[in-house]
Amino acid sequence: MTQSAGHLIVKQLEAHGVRRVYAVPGESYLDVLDGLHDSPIDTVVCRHEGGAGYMALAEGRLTGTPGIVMVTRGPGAANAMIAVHTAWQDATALVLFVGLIPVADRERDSFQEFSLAGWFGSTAKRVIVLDDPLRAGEIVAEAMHLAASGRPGPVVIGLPEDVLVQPASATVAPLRPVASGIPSPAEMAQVESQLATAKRPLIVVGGDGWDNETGRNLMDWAHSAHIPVATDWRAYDAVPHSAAYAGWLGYGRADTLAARLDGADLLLYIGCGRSDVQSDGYTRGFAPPTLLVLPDTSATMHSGRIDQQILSTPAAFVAALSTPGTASGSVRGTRTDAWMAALHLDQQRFATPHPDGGIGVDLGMAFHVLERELPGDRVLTYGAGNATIWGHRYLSHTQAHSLVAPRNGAMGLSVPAAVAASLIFPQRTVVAVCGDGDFFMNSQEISVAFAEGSAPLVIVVDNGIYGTIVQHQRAHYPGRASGTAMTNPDFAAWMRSFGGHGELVERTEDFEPALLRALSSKIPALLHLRTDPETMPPSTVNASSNAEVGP
Ligand SMILES: Cc1ncc(C[n+]2csc(CCOP(=O)(O)OP(=O)(O)O)c2C)c(N)n1
Ligand SMILES: [Mg+2]
Repeated sequence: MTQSAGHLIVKQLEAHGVRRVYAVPGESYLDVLDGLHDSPIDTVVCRHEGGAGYMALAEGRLTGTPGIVMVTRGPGAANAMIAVHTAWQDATALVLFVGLIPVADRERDSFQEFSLAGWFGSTAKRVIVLDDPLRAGEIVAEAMHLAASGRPGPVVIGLPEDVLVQPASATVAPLRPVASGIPSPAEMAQVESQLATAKRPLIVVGGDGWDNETGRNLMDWAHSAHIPVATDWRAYDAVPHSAAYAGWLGYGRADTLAARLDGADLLLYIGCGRSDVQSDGYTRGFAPPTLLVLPDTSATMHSGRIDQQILSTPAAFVAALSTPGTASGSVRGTRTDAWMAALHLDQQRFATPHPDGGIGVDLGMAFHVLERELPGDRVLTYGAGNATIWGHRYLSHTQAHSLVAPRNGAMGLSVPAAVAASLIFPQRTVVAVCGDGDFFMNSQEISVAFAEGSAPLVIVVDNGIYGTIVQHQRAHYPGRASGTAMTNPDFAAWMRSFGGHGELVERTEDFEPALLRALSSKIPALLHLRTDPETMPPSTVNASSNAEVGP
């Protein structure tokens, strides 16, 4: 039986195991929407294409199946750009479908015409226009493969509206398996012999593609080999924060860990490279021999020396490591656990808050309560801004797929990512941590939680300013705050207007009971935390636990 290209696209997505598409409708891709009408795929109707794109990004990051977002031509595509950029920089699998003008209207500046390749060509793994309806299935299969293969990322597919209604093939195209890259025994022997002679090795993990088994096995192995493990910025859920965990590198990181990076004599990166964020702007961690485990040859976002590169996903690499407790002696060499233990102790001290002495809610104390009260399988989502730093520092991760945060620092991600996470994991507690600026960039997507019956908790840190930028202004233009003030509404009342649970919290001691009420409400909830605009994130200076094992 023949079917239209638009309908076949939906069937193809079903074959790939896609559970949800995140969409803002447009008349340019009606035939795909019509195909979704009878599909088991849930069409999550969003309010802004940026929000839809961020939700799809969360889907890709939390499930491993590329997130799917559908938008219309010019205006819709423009709104979706932020998610494509985030998926590109963060290396997250995403497929963006964009409805396009009819083929006959091209190059005439017709209504909503734009250049798909011109807009997305520099920030997507591939931009494909479906000009031949007979290739609809094949092109979707290719996009799904490409988005998830090697360094994951976004793929953009343009769908001219007249092509969508033309007959396509009767059956879906074959799926393409994604190669994981299995390291050879010789490569592993080389890695292990370098680790065996290092006195102060440090593993840095990041990127997508981690699962519970991989994270746990790596941490057990590293512990038995006496090697500390740090995470990349906003990749804190790659591994559980157990006894070999050393904290994170990047904005807000501990000075102690930065000093340990300077003192390391071997670096092993798994799933991420040495980026500017992680190396304090290309200034740290460049000297030691460097081993790099990435699933493609390009080493995108890694800077500086590479002594050995292994083409592998984190899962395949960790599976190839010697079993914990058995062969790890050959990797441990004569190294004691002093270096690893010192870094872990540094991290524990760093993650212990102290009262900040400011007015309003003390975020260190509040996040200490959150750490205690949230269940271990919680999912945390963040956007950008200072407000996130308290969460990064005081909230731990024990499971994979428990974090969605923009490694490219894109504001507005927290709410849509939380809405998507609570659809994906309805049994888990999902908490968005956002500044007042970040929150209002995509807060409208909370309406999707009501439409879909999910129940995230949103914590809005209201300091009345774009605080991160104020902090930069204080450093570079003291006394001349400019362009950084905001006027806020009653966010709790705003949440209640949807039928959700909303509370204003103005004192630290009121946070815990408010949190418990919000968690037990089982509906979308918001805690509006009034905080002191003078209080910037806590100092990154903390006393080193053992000066003898590092500089
Ligand atoms: C989409 C986007 N626009 C602008 C910025 C620049 N920026 C980075 S942090 C920040 C301020 C964030 O303010 P808020 O969410 O209130 O958090 P705060 O720093 O006050 O805690 C801005 C404007 C950005 N990173 N992303
Ligand atoms: Mg703010």
